[in-house]
Amino acid sequence: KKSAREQYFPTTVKSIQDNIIHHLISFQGRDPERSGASDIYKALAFTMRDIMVEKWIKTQKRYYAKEKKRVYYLSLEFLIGRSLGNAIINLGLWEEVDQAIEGLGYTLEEIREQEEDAALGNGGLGRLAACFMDSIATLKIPAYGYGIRYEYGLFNQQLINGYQVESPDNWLRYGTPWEFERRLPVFCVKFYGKVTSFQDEKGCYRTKWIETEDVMAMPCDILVPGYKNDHVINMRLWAARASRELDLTHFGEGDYIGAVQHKVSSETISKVLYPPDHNYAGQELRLKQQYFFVCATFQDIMRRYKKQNQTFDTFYDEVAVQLNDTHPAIAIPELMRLLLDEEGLNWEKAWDISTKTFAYTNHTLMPEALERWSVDLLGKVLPRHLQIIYEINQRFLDQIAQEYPGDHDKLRRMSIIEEGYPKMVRMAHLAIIGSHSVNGVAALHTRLLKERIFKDFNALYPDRFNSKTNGITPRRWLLKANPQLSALINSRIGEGWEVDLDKLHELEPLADDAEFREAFRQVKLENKTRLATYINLATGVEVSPETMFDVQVKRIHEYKRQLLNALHVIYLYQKFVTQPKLNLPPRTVIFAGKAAPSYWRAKLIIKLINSIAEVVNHDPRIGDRLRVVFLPNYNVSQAEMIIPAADLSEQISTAGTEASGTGNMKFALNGALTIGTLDGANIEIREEVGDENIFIFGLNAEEAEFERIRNSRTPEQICRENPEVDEVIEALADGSFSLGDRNLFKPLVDSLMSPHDQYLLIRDFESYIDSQHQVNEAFLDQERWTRMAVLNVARMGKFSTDRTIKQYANEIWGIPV
Ligand code: 26R
Repeated sequence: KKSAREQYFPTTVKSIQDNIIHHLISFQGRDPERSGASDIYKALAFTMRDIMVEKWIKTQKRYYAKEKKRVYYLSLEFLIGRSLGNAIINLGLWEEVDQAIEGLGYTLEEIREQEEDAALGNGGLGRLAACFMDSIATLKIPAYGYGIRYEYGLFNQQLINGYQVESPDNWLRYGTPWEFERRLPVFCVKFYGKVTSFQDEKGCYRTKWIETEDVMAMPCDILVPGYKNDHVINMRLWAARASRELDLTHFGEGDYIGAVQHKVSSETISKVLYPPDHNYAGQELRLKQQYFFVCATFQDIMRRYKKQNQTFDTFYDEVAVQLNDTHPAIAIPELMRLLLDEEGLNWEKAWDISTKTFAYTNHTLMPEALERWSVDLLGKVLPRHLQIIYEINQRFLDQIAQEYPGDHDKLRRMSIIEEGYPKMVRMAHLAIIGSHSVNGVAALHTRLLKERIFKDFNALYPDRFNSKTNGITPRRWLLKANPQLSALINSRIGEGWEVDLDKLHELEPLADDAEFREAFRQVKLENKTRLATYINLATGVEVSPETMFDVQVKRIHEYKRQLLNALHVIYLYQKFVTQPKLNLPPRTVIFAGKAAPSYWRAKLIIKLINSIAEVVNHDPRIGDRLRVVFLPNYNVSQAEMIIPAADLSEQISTAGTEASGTGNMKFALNGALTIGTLDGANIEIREEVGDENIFIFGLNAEEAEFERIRNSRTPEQICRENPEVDEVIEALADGSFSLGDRNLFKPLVDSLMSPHDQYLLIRDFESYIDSQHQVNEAFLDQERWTRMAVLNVARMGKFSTDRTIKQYANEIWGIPV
């Protein structure tokens, strides 16, 4: 007979099967004998969630009993991907579940394939937040993630005639088994209206925000299990609901259609994730999303705080709020509003509490990605917050004027308000002034923040700026994504590296072990074979796993320079045609990534890559020596398959533009070698793996900055001096890849040839070609290549988010780990 306990801890093969069947019948209303893979997926997911929720309840109790300080990680994006495989691994139930599913007549792989990605993020920033949650749970840090439960995640990408076409990602169509929709606590969020003042009972003037339009925030919790540690935390994602839904009187009054309209417009707030990244557009709905989730989150924080406290004196000893970029920075005036207007604190006290509570992470140096709201819009949507921002700014500028008398230009530069037509609120300035910590996401990035875009602030608050180099979770990005390599590692150095990635150092001597290298190559080959099958399925292109898999997967953006990679493909193509005898290793060049729907230049780059593929893949002179593929609809689960199959990782942004990069870490950890610039975390990867185990090319950040002004070699000059470069550009321009149409790619040719090309493509092209020659040479010597690849894996310990999170906890959150 089954004990009650076993119901909730199904940890044997038999009890897992029983639970799956129980879910199928009782909750899904299915006949186990007639249910298919998607039913089993759901039932298995619910079975895992049952285990997690019990651990989660215990975790919460432990927090209340022991820990005082909680961390709130506020992010508009959590790019989670699939949860099933991750849950099974972190719960330590892989073998049991695998057998249970086999016993039901399925493979675990096919069941896992049933899951839709939760694509609640755009790219790097959103994926980082998801990796952080995994490490926070694994390190048992008392923390919560807060964000928005978008009904539509990042759009789906199709390729039609080589062009990107977007369609909605209706990921909740069949519901998700991973969330708990909660009816409580539901909070009211106000918008618009006006501000009035009144005298309270003590005669003090107080402010009230009235005649607002209200929307309700309903919490949906997604559980995040730590790695084999019984610790489970949650992400609380808010869904917008109409306020009047709870108040049926409006329906009773007869305005049925009006009431339904109100419901629809309220619920629009959490409908869709904004897809532009690195390209800010001041949309009202986006501002409402930001305030919606910030306001609900702070009501939740206050509720929890007030359970155990009467005053706010110790607020910052119990609450640490990390702002993931400026997207949630409206939290700063919101906390001020709560402390001033709702709790009746004075300005100085409220400001002291606020600044000690907030910390801000910057994720980009690109000026076009910095958020600025027009004063008019902010004042319309959040009138009280605009008042508070002006007061913060006034006090701040008074202080600057005192410290730098007469320096009006400094006041203008540092002001939260950018004077112009229209006037703008600079959210980064607000975030810096309102936080006790401002961090960059890699050493170079932080240095550039301090030296360039936030120079004045660094001079004023030198202790506020700090660096936290990004990382990746080794559970998802090695253990789960690359089970074969994980098993090989385990067979030689044992387990333990999953939670202490520096242990991989023990692999170093195996770089000189021929048998190990052979096994390592075998794993890579298997991963490449699997990817080749997928490529054929997705694109119809046949690729050989024996060729070098040269991979660039990330959002499509000019600064990331997919175009530079494409130029190199044209270069290789011409080499193969004109010098067929050259001993070059055959290559498969793989691209994937989404372009923002309104970013036409990035979309044209996608079209170009597909056009090059069309020509190259069908040229009989090339044979099997070169293939080009663009995989549609890049997402987290695709990344988990692509990355373990890569030989070469392309990390080729113009130096000084990529804040950190995290894909670079995922590839190196899976034994791909990097060709890259001295940008972002590439610099730190080189430091770790050694100069001889990475291919570095191009201008560094200082040289690039200088070259934009000095322009010592213009693209035109380079083409004149270097016929190989000239021929590549000529082929682009003369219609070789566009059925003779010289206009199609003209915008790309023009930007490449412009003496003002910000991204310095042609300037770095020769050096890139040289570096690719080195890559070829190394790849021809497979023993040498494998040795380098093994050393890359062995030396990636630093790039675990466990290390990153420990630093946040110790150095920013005041939680010793
Ligand atoms: C305001 C809006 C349009 C917007 C701007 C920028 C929305 C989203 C972004 C995304 C940016 C901030 C982003 O993803 N940055 C990336 O963060 C990663 C994690 O720190 C870095 O690795 C990566 O280099 C950086 O581009």
